[in-house]
Amino acid sequence: MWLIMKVFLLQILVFQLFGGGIHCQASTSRHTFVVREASYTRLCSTKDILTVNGQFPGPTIYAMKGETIIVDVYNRGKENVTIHWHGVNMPRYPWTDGPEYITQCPIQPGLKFSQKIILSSEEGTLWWHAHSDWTRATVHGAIIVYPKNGTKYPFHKPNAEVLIILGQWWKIDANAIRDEGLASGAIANHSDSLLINGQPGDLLPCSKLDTFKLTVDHGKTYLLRIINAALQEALFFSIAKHKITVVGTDGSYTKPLTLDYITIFPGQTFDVLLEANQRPDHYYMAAIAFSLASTGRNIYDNTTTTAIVQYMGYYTPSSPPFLPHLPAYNDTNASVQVMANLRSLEDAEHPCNVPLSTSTKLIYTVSMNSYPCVNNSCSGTNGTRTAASINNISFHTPTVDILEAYYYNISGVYGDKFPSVPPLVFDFTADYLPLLYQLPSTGTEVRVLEYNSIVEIVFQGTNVAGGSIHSMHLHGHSFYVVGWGFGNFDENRDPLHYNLVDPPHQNTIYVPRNRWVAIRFEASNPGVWFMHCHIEEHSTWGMATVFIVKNGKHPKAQMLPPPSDMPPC
Ligand SMILES: *[C@@H]1O[C@H](CO)[C@@H](O)[C@H](O)[C@H]1NC(C)=O
Ligand SMILES: *[C@@H]1O[C@H](CO)[C@@H](O)[C@H](O)[C@H]1NC(C)=O
Ligand SMILES: *[C@@H]1O[C@H](CO)[C@@H](O)[C@H](O)[C@H]1NC(C)=O
Ligand SMILES: *[C@@H]1O[C@H](CO)[C@@H](O)[C@H](O)[C@H]1NC(C)=O
Ligand SMILES: *[C@@H]1O[C@H](CO)[C@@H](O)[C@H](O)[C@H]1NC(C)=O
Ligand SMILES: *[C@@H]1O[C@H](CO)[C@@H](O)[C@H](O)[C@H]1NC(C)=O
Ligand SMILES: *[C@@H]1O[C@H](CO)[C@@H](O)[C@H](O)[C@H]1NC(C)=O
Ligand SMILES: *[C@@H]1O[C@H](CO)[C@@H](O)[C@H](O)[C@H]1NC(C)=O
Ligand SMILES: *[C@@H]1O[C@H](CO)[C@@H](O)[C@H](O)[C@H]1NC(C)=O
Ligand SMILES: *[C@@H]1O[C@H](CO)[C@@H](O)[C@H](O)[C@H]1NC(C)=O
Ligand SMILES: [Cu+2]
Repeated sequence: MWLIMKVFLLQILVFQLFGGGIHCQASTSRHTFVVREASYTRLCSTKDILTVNGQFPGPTIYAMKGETIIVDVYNRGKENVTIHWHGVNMPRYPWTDGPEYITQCPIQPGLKFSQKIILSSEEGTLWWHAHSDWTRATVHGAIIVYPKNGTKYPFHKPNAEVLIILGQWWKIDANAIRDEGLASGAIANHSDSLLINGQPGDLLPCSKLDTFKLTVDHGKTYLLRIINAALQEALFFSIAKHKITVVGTDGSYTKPLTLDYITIFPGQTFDVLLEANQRPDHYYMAAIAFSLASTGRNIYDNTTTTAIVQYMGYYTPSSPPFLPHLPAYNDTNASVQVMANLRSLEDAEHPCNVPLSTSTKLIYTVSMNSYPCVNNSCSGTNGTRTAASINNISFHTPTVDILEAYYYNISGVYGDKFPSVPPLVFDFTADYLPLLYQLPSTGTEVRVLEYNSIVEIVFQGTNVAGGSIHSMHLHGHSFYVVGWGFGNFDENRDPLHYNLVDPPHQNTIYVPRNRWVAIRFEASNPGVWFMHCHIEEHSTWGMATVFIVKNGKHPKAQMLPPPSDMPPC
């Protein structure tokens, strides 16, 4: 038994070296992604899911900082699909960024699209996922970016690395769940289980045999690359009797932050160190959803997904393994712990280039909404249709992508009047708000940014329609999270308390209900870039918008030309 485990560990190490090593020779590598159906059994029932290369979760892309990777994406499935490289800034090249009808039309069944992944400053853990309807429920995988040759991790080299991909499983097709929600106007059915590396874990039916196991050697340190690939759920994650130390997030390093648990929002990644320093035994790692669930407990997935941390050696394991203490599902205070304490690494090799002043100030309210239905015939609250908006505009997805409309001067696809401040100013976080505030307008409006403008966005969470939590994700740029706070943002008082020294550098940020969050970035990447809530249902309801960053004067400050194989509309 012991020998088998040793061999297993060796495999992890060899795999890691191989993964990091194969790209040392070439600066461009090539991968093939075949999107196709495959049959998977979870929770005692079998269904066909869309996968990449038949794998769920999908294949990992290993890269080195600054590399360009080509992925030949073949759609051999039955539905339209697009693939997005989440957290990769794609300098000057929005063409293969992926969001459907934003930067491209979908890859239709039978077609192929060769996509470039252009890495620049990112280092750490990123991921890729489908960016068309709710297909990303099963079409997702990791992108691991190693330090460049001659540089190393800014922490003690771990003995091995482990990928932890958190997800959600529905017994029926996630797109059918989406369609039902859109048809009725109600919140779509929650998933049947949360997942760790594609598995529900011991506590769910028919799952024990396949539960993910991480075998550890006492005294060694493991780098866990954790991705929240769940469609809808923010997650608390913890390992029984072990502390974890966050050292990176969203492809940037952070100051070490040692915690009992993390909260990870949809779209975010965390690199954490786990020291195998407890008594040799079996321990659960577990995740549960964080939910406001103000209208009852059945609107979120309340399952506990588990995997096992198993020490090597001779011992009688505790049975069942220890479960970690996780915050209560509705503990808002716990949900902000990571955000409140995370700081960028900020050393000579990893400087923090947070803009000290700004040229473009934007205030964006992120709100839940509802449209009235004839005779209150919809299934949302009070017979309405549920919606969501930014600055009161519920995003309407066009049928021609905005990037091509911009590049080829096709008119009538989008407007450029996205408001820089909320169209109506009121007490956004009041307990009681007039019902008429729930009605949004509908549109496809973008905000045009001058090249190199220095942008600040304050996301203002509101209590319209009861409010919610959000996970705002920006394509094309990482941003510094310079501040956050309770209630309504005060433009005179709150900026005085910004962290302009070592704010974390992220691409996806939690906006708590009735609070605000301020981010800053330099709009130095010409192109068309989507910004949306990574809680997929909120994005579907319209919590999305687009930035167009104009070309600069210098040729190197301009968008590159499109590839010849852009998918047709
Ligand atoms: C990277 O470093 C290794 C070992 O230090 C060396 O063998 C290899 O040639 C280097 N590769 C490149 C592309 O510089
Ligand atoms: C959603 O849940 C309801 C209630 O459990 C059920 O009747 C309905 O069939 C579910 N919808 C789908 C698409 O599975
Ligand atoms: C979880 O939610 C289901 C409804 O979806 C409910 O029946 C069950 O009691 C809940 N379990 C717990 C532990 O709250
Ligand atoms: C969290 O949920 C529990 C049980 O449903 C409830 O008693 C408690 O008041 C809730 N806490 C908050 C902060 O909403
Ligand atoms: C949450 O934090 C606030 C502010 O720090 C505090 O006033 C409140 O008591 C806390 N609530 C809980 C349930 O811990
Ligand atoms: C709405 O309700 C009224 C009164 O019951 C009924 O006459 C009318 O046909 C309904 N309209 C629709 C579109 O169902
Ligand atoms: C539903 O309607 C009732 C009665 O008009 C109102 O008091 C309540 O605030 C409404 N709820 C929501 C979430 O709009
Ligand atoms: C689009 O319009 C701009 C300004 O009117 C012009 O400079 C550009 O050449 C046009 N592009 C195409 C592809 O027609
Ligand atoms: C949102 O837009 C709708 C439609 O134009 C308008 O009726 C409503 O007053 C606006 N609400 C807010 C809060 O701006
Ligand atoms: C697939 O994409 C094409 C091109 O945009 C579009 O015409 C078609 O309606 C899409 N099919 C579905 C089922 O959405
Ligand atoms: Cu949201």
